[in-house]
Amino acid sequence: MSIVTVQLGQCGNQVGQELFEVISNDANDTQRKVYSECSSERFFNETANRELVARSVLIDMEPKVISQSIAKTGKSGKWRYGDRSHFSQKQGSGNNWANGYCVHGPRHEEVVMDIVRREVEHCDCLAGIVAMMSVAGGTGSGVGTYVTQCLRDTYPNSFILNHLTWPYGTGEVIVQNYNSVLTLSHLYQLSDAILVHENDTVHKICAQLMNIKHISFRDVNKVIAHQLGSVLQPALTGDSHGIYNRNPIGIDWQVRAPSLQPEGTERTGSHRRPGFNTSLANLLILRGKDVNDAEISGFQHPSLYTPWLPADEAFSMWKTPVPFNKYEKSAILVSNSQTLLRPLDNMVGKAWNMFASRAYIHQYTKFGISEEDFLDSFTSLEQVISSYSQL
Ligand SMILES: Nc1nc2c(ncn2[C@@H]2O[C@H](COP(=O)(O)OP(=O)(O)OP(=O)(O)O)[C@@H](O)[C@H]2O)c(=O)[nH]1
Ligand SMILES: [Mg+2]
Repeated sequence: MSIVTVQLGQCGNQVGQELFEVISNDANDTQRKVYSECSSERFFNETANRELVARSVLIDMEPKVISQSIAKTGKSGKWRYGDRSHFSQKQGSGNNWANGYCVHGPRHEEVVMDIVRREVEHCDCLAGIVAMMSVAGGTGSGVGTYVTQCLRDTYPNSFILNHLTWPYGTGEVIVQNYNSVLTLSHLYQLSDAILVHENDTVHKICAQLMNIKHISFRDVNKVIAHQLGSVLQPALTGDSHGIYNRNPIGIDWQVRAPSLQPEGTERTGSHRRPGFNTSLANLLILRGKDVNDAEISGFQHPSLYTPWLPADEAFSMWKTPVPFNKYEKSAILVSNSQTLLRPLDNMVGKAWNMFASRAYIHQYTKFGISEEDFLDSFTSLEQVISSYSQL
């Protein structure tokens, strides 16, 4: 089973490149033949002369980041991007979602989807597509949303996962909250799973846990790539009988949206503390030594979960004795919970305040995004916020 990755914009391309770097290092262990082969098949296409070519498509509206990525991977000698797997233009989307979504996306749809199709055709069996981007800029967010929509139309039965980088709260881009609101509201309808990394949180990991003094995007991206790699690399599911999971990204969420709460279910909530981070579903992935003896009951406690879903349905675990990237033991939790509620609420609040005074709206309407479109996006995210608040 293979995954095709689509890297979009500066952030998507830089994080994507680190991801392939991490995976190629991790899989490069001849002692672990089955694991390595499974990982290689998942992420790389092996050429006749045994070169590993990433199953990835690189898209940006400006050329710099993509050419840097290609140059860097060429030097590593371990793997490379495909010769015809990238597409760039001369000028970016200027941090404008509407420019990406309404102009660049449709204009380049044919060539971009052609590159994706070629990559898909290289796979014996497609497990799904991972689209990677930031939500705050113009290309990753706008073109990325448009491309996700095209992927949904072209591959209706394939699993589509969006990996999103959430902007710093302080923000480098004045309209980042508009771009984020538009991206999230659209992807919520299109995507099978959305995995989010917050720049602020990862930055804190670099500063406090890793003691890095001058933190660069490269440092942040390495942490993101490690976490993402440890989610996507082969692991054994509960019922797999020793065979690596065939569908690595088809994470079997029992419920995708909290709005699926059965009608008439009362919220008892008596066993939960106020302000507690309630989860809808959690996936724990353990790798390395002693995985079978790990004490995991803390993750299964019913008080962590919403009362209308049995805890054994809300919790899943994957594991493998193969260590990840030379860590003796590692654990990663993929959590569908209230964690993102506060950042989302902040983001929507800030965007709404700007919208109330119609600040910068003309920058969007001139490309074809109307005030109605904004209102629809606000409504849809308010619904998400309200549903998650009530978990
Ligand atoms: N973690 C991380 N965040 C990044 C990186 N590059 C940019 N960002 C974040 O992404 C947002 C800006 O989006 P970009 O990806 O630069 O924009 P783009 O998709 O290239 O769009 P345009 O340049 O407007 O065409 C900001 O929130 C940045 O903090 C990166 O390499 N790593
Ligand atoms: Mg850019």
